[in-house]
Amino acid sequence: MTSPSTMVAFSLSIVVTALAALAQAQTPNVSLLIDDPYYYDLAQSLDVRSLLPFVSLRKGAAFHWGSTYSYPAAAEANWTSEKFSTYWGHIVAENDCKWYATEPERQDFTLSACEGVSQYAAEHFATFRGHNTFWHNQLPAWLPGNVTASDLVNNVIPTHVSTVIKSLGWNVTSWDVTNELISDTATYNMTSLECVLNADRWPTVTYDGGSTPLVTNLSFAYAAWRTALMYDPGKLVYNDYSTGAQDAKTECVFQLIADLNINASIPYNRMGVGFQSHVGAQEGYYVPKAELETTFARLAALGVDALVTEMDLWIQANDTINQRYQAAIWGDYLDACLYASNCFEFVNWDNRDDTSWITPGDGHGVAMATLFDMYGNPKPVTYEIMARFARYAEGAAEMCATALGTESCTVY
Ligand code: 9MR
Repeated sequence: MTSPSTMVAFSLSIVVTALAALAQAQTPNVSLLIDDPYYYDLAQSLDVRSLLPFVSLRKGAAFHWGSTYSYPAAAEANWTSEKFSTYWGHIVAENDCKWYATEPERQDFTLSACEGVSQYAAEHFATFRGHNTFWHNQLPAWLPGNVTASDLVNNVIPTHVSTVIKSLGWNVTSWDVTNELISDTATYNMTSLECVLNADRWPTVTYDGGSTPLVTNLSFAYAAWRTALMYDPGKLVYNDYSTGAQDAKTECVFQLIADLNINASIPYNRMGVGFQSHVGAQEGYYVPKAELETTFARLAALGVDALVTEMDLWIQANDTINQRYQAAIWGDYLDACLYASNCFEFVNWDNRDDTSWITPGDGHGVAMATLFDMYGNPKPVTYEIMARFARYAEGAAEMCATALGTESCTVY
């Protein structure tokens, strides 16, 4: 006779199997460019760098395709060097240009690591972008500290922003001037100030989540942007996550750039909006291509650039259907940028799964969120990216959004 505990275990296994099937059902079958033998063969070299001049030619301006680097040397130095010579041509410092790294003591700057990343880029004939001059996170120990609001706005921020930007000089495509100011629980019709105050982050509170306001207006952001405008020859970027769709947080981004334009006199044609794009291969966890394109076009109408600044894309399970879904979504993000008139930078965050900030068990499916696996080997997405670049460089018309699945979008 079957014991009650065996019955419970059996029922549970049915539920688990049903749930797994349901999760799988949400992962559509997709059609990819690498299903076409021509693009499959072409993509095998993974030599995106050889295509970038042709991509730029079609765009009418240099197109920057890159990833992160940390100074002095990556654990896999040879692998990394090879990838920045053949696959990526653009570099951002993952942490080395942040405030804690560049000004560990007030007015005592240590720029060697940040400059080291820029130097590494130059050695690989790669371009460099700056991340970041103002963020509430990864601050040096002396901040928030005892600085007053007026000291912060009139001295601390201008000194920090100008020193870091000047040290990197002219060879920078863009700087993230302010990072992640806007609240995750923003609602439509909030003013830019409300969008920022609602985030409860320093310096509008003394500490993150604290209750004592240090500054009660956007003077700190204006200080960062006005300073950056004076010293940065490239684009000045507002960078944030969970943005790009038609939603309240993205609406806040538009409110904020309008505010910076009016009140800090930042010309729109000097501005960019960075869409970090830490996303997941599951409906609702990434922005569909059509929505991204609507947002990019709205920025283009203002004269503002759109940038994809920190893309990674976790998957729900490590199987073929999920790996192909990852390739389809990443390909759509790339196409959204390539076919937009105002998108010239596309940067991935972390080079391979073993060095990604997204790890298994941290609530992001099975992670595996970067373009190379934990051994540095390519995945379907790695080849699909190469194929998308090749297709764009050939002058082909934009194709449908592959993430929609084969019922709506078949490319081959
Ligand atoms: O990848 C960065 C990781 O090494 C740091 O520990 C972390 C600290 O918060 O920051 C990570 O990078 C973040 C970036 O600077 C801003 N957007 C979110 C990124 C991922 O957390």
